[in-house]
Amino acid sequence: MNSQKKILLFLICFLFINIFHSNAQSTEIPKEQRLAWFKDAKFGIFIHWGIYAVNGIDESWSFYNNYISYTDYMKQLNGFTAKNYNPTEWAKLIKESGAKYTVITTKHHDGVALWNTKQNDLSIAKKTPAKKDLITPFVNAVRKENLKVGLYFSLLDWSHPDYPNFTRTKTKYKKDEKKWKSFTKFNFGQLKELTKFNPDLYWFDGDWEQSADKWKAKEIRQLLLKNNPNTFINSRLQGYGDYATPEQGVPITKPLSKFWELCMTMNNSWGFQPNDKAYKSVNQLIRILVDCISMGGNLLLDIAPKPDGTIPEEQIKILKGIGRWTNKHKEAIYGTRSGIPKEHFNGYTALSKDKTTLYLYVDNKPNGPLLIKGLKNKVNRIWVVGNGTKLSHKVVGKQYWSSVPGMLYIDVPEKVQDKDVTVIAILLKGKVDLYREEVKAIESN
Ligand code: FHN
Repeated sequence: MNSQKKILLFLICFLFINIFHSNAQSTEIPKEQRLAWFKDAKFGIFIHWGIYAVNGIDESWSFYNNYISYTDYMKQLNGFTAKNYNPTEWAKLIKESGAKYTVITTKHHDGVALWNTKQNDLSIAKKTPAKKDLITPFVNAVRKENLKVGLYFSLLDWSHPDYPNFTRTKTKYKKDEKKWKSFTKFNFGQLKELTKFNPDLYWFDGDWEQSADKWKAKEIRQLLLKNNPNTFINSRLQGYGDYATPEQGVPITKPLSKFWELCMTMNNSWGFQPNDKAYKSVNQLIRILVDCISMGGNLLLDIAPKPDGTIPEEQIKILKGIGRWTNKHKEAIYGTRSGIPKEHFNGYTALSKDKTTLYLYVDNKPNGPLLIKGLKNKVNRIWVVGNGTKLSHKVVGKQYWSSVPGMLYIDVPEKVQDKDVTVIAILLKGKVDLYREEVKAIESN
């Protein structure tokens, strides 16, 4: 074959491969469809469970940061019993909290798998007194409660001999293509095992240590979506994820991503740390949830089970306390969309999906009637969510000759107020319509 024919054949093959790949991307089910339940869910429970609970120390980081030697960190394997593990009880408690989904660590950066992986021997099933797969019974129990399930997976694995990084001061190797190829095969092997659980979402972590190419992030995404075209991935896959994952800090401004989830600890620790008593109160956590709801996002609140599988009492109380509020205010939580600009109401707001109901979240004791400015809609009726009391309102200061809406005042009697956050629903005539123009000098009366 002469060189011209060879070039022509190469070009035809190159074009075919590219057309195939671009088609592969464009054949994904649209994100809006895949993440529809996630957008409505608003509240999930994160679970950090691992051998780090035995000594009550930082998950993986305690050896990475040289607080403890790796050898001593791994001795915690001997103390992990899961002897009181009751995934059904966990799932029922998660449901009682009002969460609609839950994400559990299947493997943290320490490389200890919570499922019975066949890729290596570093797992709870093979190396601890628990001697069992923890993930299968959890997934089954969660599905039985009609909750969605997500699997957390650390891409990096500081224990694996073929993974280069080890601690903040030591690496296993600088550059070794053979080792990296072996680790990549291991990672894909574990990911293929996780697809068997058919999770509703994958929560990657640790992507910061390598590039998308090194992780083969594109191929990971293709593998997971091929297995379940309706699944989706958090942001931590080096640009190949579906939704943003701000962590610990409540966003100050509304995140740019249409789909986002704040992950946060109840105290300051992801894993069980009995010394960490810095728990946020139920009231503070409800207000954080409301903050996320008002900006159109989710809260993924972490719990940290003990080595025997029991959940700390403080955390059970918090979940139940949040559940009181979520159960009372369902209509103002699930399926809502972000609220109106703060200039119109000095507090958190959200809208119903059809934009005809405006929810006000009042996290304090009003000194007088609530005020909403710049609402062009007429009001159909106003009621207290979870209580049903209808509230009176009046519009003040509307001038017949001016297009500027009057000021809407709503009285909220003390007896209808919730001990944490009171929610007021305003049914509007039509979709919310706000006055956003500059109010000008008077030109006529
Ligand atoms: O390093 C981890 C950390 O241990 C914890 O798992 C959090 C949870 O989002 N993720 C990483 C830090 O961003």
